[in-house]
Amino acid sequence: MKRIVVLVSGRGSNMQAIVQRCADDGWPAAVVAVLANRPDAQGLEFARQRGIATAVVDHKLFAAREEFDAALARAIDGFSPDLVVLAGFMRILGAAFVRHYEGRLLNIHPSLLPAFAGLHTHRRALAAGCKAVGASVHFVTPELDHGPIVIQSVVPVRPGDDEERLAARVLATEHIIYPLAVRWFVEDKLELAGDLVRQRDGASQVLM
Ligand code: NHR
Ligand code: GAR
Repeated sequence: MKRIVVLVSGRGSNMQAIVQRCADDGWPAAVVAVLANRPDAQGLEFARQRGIATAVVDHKLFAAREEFDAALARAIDGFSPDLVVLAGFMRILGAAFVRHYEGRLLNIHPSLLPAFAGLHTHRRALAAGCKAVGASVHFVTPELDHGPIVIQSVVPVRPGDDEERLAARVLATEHIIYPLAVRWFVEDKLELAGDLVRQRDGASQVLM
């Protein structure tokens, strides 16, 4: 049984999708804890209702980023995870933290990386006149949103789209590709070779 720890900052809908697929589809894994950097993260309530352990490491209580990172890592390691999943987690993590979880730390970013790393991706994609956008699941490396890509979804931009409508269309695909990526990880179907990720069965790594 692989042990998964999920980090959230807010709503936690990606976390919920992973918890649900894991339970419903009988993965050789369990989400053993949901951690947040904000005490008011709504995702925590869902976890509590499901009987999943929760913890808060409030970044506002730390003077330096490295101190927050260290406290977060201590909290995570208390659950002995095989995989750590960032699901709408909104704090940039330092190199020491990232290296500690190298090869077992995943993130979902709401853009077709390497385009639009960082924040406000949908707004920037609309401003750039993009006709297609999407989401990317990637292994986390010290450089923000630049790690090896596991799977991407491609979503059309439609006339009249605003940030909210586009975000909702992309989010619906996140709820498909993130559980799939986590499933591949816990079933040992992912092979990391330098900057590239191969799915061992040759399954499609793009959702169109
Ligand atoms: N850390 C590293 N080292 N590498 C990545 O790829 C990371 C990461 C931490 C978080 C998620 C993320 C995203 O997918 C993520 C990927 C927050 C910010 C940010 O600027 C940027 C990217 C991501 C998450 N955060 C502000 C900060 O100062 C705070 C913003 C806020 O609190 O609302 O940390 O895009
Ligand atoms: C998702 O769209 C996720 O891709 C994005 O925030 C949303 C979180 O939703 N992540 C980032 O923007 C990271 N910078 P959720 O809390 O309902 O999963």
